[in-house]
Amino acid sequence: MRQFGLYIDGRWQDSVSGRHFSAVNPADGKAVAEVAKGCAEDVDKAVQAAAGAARAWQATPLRERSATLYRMAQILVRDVDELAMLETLDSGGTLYYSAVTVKDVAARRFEYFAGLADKIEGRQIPVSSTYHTYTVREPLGVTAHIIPWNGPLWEASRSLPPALAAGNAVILKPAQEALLGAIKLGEIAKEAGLPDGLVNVVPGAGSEVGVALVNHPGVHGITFTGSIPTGQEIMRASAATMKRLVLELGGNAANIVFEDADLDAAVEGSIWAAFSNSGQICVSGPRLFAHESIKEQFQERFVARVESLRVGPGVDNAEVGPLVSEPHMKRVLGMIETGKREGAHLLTGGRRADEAGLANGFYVLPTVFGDVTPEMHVMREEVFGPVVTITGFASDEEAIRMANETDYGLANGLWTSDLGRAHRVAGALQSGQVYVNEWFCGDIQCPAGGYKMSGIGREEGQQALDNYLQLKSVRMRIG
Ligand code: TAP
Repeated sequence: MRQFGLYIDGRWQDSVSGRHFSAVNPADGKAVAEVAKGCAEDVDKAVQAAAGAARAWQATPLRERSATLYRMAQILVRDVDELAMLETLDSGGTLYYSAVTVKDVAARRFEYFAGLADKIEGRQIPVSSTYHTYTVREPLGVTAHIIPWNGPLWEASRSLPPALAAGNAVILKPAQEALLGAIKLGEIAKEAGLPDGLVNVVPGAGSEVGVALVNHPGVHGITFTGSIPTGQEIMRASAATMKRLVLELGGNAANIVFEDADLDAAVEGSIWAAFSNSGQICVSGPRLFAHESIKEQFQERFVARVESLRVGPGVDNAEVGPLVSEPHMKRVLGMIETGKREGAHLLTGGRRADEAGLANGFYVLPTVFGDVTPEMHVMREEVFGPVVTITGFASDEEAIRMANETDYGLANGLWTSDLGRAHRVAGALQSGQVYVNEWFCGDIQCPAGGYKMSGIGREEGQQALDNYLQLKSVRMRIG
């Protein structure tokens, strides 16, 4: 049982409220850590500390800014075992996946933006011989980063590196459901040599800490990852102080298997797309569409592979771990029941796992529904669990139409051996990311974000720096 405080101004401290909450291991329902529960007064302290640190950081030579962020990447790699265990303990993901998150995702992102920190340049704009006009890209000041529970370090490391590289101070508000993987980022920043107060971590309820960050006049930008309703609430509330917003919201990706696809790769890739992190990934592929000429064959092989998946605790590196919490498990089971009621044909799974050793954990068996039609809730809504629907299609046009028949637009994917079709369909799909003959592929260089209700703005890639910069043009008379 570990204890964690809030990390504000370069040190661990208790919340002004004196309250705490438990981080629970979803594999057995037992508490693994006690965490201080932040409140609005703590947010105020964090904003004061961040404002001072931002000034010091902006005065730091860029070469040094870059080197310090690079040291954060090195510390993450050095501490991979501890951080991967923390990431797994309260989120339930496999240790293997958590180690990849630490080394290949989080450390890589700090390394990438460390490399960009000394390349933030303006332009000289010719107007006439009597004017010297140029642009300067300046940081916003203090940015808040409100993240969900599905992979705390994965989520935190998405927006902190570009915000810091751009010269801002940050306040991270992780989700109470799962946060341990990200809780040490402030301490790591201090060890790397970042000024005290530059990276603050304030756990606590969204209704208190999250709301206080969104309303605080000293916070200049909000990067939010989470559900659409919360994103809408944040958008409304932040209008009062006119904050810069980046919203990364839900998804419900279509995964289209054409008749000319390599079926072995499509089956394996679709398993990876649907059941990684038990389907609790915004860019998972839960809506499977298979061409009617191969649907039966594909479905049979897919279901057989699903039934071979090992369900168990993340620390044992099982292939499908528990869902993050009991309420979320109940929500997913409720959506499965709705699917059954609406006439979707249950092909496998469809219940809580009650096998020996799993009964106290929040496990749902990998579930596949066949004969699903687009109006059914289990297909229309984001389940965010290990649940896949399979639907046949007769033509490319029909597959594209059904794939786009959703308010979400975060990611989609397709499997084909026809290059022309791959480009045509990728062009027609309405989403921020399209995977072809692979899933989750790409690296930090590739922008990610949503079309339609899936969000506003793009994270990752070089342009992510612009989320945390404002442009000034200086117009000078010289003659
Ligand atoms: P939410 O309920 O929206 O919570 C996300 C975060 O917002 C949590 O830290 C939460 O705090 C906080 N929060 C809640 N109400 C708030 C408010 N009024 N003001 C400010 N902050 C508030 O989402 P969730 O259910 O945890 O996460 C699942 C959703 O995230 C899914 O829809 C999933 O698709 C989406 N997601 C999207 C992406 C990308 S990249 N697009 C990535 C991962 C997940 P507490 O929960 O601690 O109270």
